[in-house]
Amino acid sequence: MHVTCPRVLMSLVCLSTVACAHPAARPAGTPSSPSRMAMNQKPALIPWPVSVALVNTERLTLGKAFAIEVSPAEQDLQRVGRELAELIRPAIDATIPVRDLSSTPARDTIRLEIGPTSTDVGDEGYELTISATDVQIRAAKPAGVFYGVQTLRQLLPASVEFRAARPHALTIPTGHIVDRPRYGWRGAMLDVARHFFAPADVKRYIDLLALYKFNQLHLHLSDDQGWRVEIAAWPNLTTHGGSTAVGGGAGGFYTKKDYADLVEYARTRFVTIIPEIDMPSHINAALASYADLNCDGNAPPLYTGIEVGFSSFCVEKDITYKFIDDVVREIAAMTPGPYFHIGGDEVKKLTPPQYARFMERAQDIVQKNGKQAIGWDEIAHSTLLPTTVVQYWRPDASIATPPSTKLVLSPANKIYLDMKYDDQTVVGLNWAGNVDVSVPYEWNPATLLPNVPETSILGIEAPVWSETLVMMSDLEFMAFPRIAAVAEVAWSPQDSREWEEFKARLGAQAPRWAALGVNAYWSPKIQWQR
Ligand code: TNX
Repeated sequence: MHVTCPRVLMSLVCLSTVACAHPAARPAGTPSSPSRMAMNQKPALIPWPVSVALVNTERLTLGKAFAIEVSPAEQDLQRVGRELAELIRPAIDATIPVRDLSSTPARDTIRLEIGPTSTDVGDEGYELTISATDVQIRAAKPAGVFYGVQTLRQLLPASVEFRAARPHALTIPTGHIVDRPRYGWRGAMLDVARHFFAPADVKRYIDLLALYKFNQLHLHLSDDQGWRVEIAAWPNLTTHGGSTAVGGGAGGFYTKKDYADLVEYARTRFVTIIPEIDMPSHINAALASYADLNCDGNAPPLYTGIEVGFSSFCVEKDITYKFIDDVVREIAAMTPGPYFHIGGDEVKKLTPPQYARFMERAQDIVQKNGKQAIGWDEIAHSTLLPTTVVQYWRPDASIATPPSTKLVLSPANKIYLDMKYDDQTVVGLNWAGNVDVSVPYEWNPATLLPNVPETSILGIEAPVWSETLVMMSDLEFMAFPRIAAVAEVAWSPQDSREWEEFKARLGAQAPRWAALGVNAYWSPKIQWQR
């Protein structure tokens, strides 16, 4: 392998550190001994940016004299600026001001700016320039500035994440980063149906995801074991259908206000919420709440086990479609994002024609309510609307969708974060095999499905199903460290990724996660920094 630093960068090479466009690159024959690794150590950025030229010979020190300047009349940037000021407040023992951009860059400023970049960075990319006296983050859109701030945050010492006041030096390398994501869909999915996760937990997960530049959070809001979002037209869904969980625990649900608040919280972190109501199977909580939805008119009991596929909507009854229309309309009205997920997985009680017809009607209802449908890969067995997105999940499914159909990839044997790490993992499932820490990293979305061209792939999404996960610490244990690998697969260019090199940057996340109180799985395969 060759070092791929551009020529201009080579002049910046110093004995301590320089990071190159390709973190995986090492001169041929370079030993990867620990001492050599230390010398070549890259800043612990995840996901790795498209182009990085940083030096440690000259560093910038942030302090009380600084101000954050933002493009005027950009509400989102004002907020991003205030959050950055809050991040560094305990370390510098001061809340630095956020004010309108001055006409020329001045020393002791962090400029958050909407404006032209040296190369096209798209809607989510950014350009970060750090001199010995000031910082500039430029992007076409606020989302890009936000991602630039996340990169800056990762350059700061991990101790900034401690919220307790204990002033300490904040110094960062100087140089230049230009960055943009590989995929526009960088998703995580959380199953709040098998076990309920309170709004505060979901917000914490959003915060952790945003640090790694995720932009979609798919909430699995209903399943056999629980219905988790208030629907005014069908109140028993939550009062009865939301009252329990796997194992018979207390359950719970989001009121409309809770849901709207989550959507807004996510929006301010540039994360779009994708609501899922899984149908026509995985629907026992609704069938238990309303006898009329059942073919025989009898409501089944609430279910607290972990079998799948046994429940089904009564697809011949008109009330089923009235119900779906009410549910989709009410949730769509609270959801600014373009997508509504209609599930469609693991249906054992319908014939293939019944299933196909049902999924066609469900797509129409979603479209009528102004959203685009997305469904698990089984929906490819029905006629898809041109706007319907297919979410690939079954490792053995053969996908033959028309080239115009867009896909999101969630291969269970690679990025299902509810799979056990190894046979010793006490929580989690293993139906798709164990998913050790390297597995979510070592694959290429573009070549995963032989019949699907890369142009059809919107991105990737890592689900966490919660049959065995009861609380936030369980979720964190399964998501960390693997979610960081998923982030890099979704964001960074394929040819810049190499597991052995990533491992070092992954190990360097440990102090940050510790400061954030994340209950990570400290895999013995990673050399975690202290
Ligand atoms: C399969 S993934 C399911 C879920 C389970 C999950 C457990 C998918 C579309 N269906 O119902 O919770 O496996 O890993």
